[in-house]
Amino acid sequence: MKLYSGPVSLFSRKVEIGLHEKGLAFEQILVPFTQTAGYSPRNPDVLAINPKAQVPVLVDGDLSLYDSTVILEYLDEAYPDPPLYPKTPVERARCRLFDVFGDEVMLAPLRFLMHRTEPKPDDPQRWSAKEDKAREAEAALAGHFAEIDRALEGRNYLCGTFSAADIAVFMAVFWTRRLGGPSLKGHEALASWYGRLRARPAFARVIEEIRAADAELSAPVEGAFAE
Ligand SMILES: N[C@@H](CCC(=O)N[C@@H](CS)C(=O)NCC(=O)O)C(=O)O
Repeated sequence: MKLYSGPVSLFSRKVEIGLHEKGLAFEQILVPFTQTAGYSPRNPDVLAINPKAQVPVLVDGDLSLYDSTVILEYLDEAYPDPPLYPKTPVERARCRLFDVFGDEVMLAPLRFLMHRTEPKPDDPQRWSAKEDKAREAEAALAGHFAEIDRALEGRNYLCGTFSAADIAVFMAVFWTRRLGGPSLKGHEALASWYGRLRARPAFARVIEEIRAADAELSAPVEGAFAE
């Protein structure tokens, strides 16, 4: 199996956690990425497989796939043990909603924090305009943290047992922390869930790789991972 991944790509790293959780061996192909040029020049295999030209892309034998959620669903059907989705249609649907929550609902405000890993522009006004928007986005993210905290009250994982929902929502929370967003303070259930996931070998391994990639590629972010 081959995975075209990005060194600081939230969605690629989400798939990597799923692969490690399942104990699946894969060849990781890191596509070029810099904070100034983004994903340019594009990897030719990614361009040929994904009409959106994005990573992650998974190649498993004759099958080529893109989109992190489609990839995780395929992996769970092709390699069911250990499962990443619950058994019943209702539980599976709830789990998928959490995936959308992480990937789309939280991503919307998270995008406004992404300039923080790029080199600061020469014009300080451009930076402060971006930061004004980032502060609004942080308020939205803090609201989402409160929602996740409520969803986790009395349970260890979002869908009862560990699932793809935890991977997707964890990635959005981790990315928020990485980009200097709100802390988990005051959200006990969320904080202990986050700590529980971070301690899993699959998550710890991927987090370490992201932090190493950031040390090499990204501007230091003020307040990143601050308590
Ligand atoms: N919904 C897609 C999103 C993929 C995505 O946004 N990938 C980013 C890296 S995290 C990318 O390749 N961006 C380059 C671009 O959009 O041009 C998924 O879940 O895989």
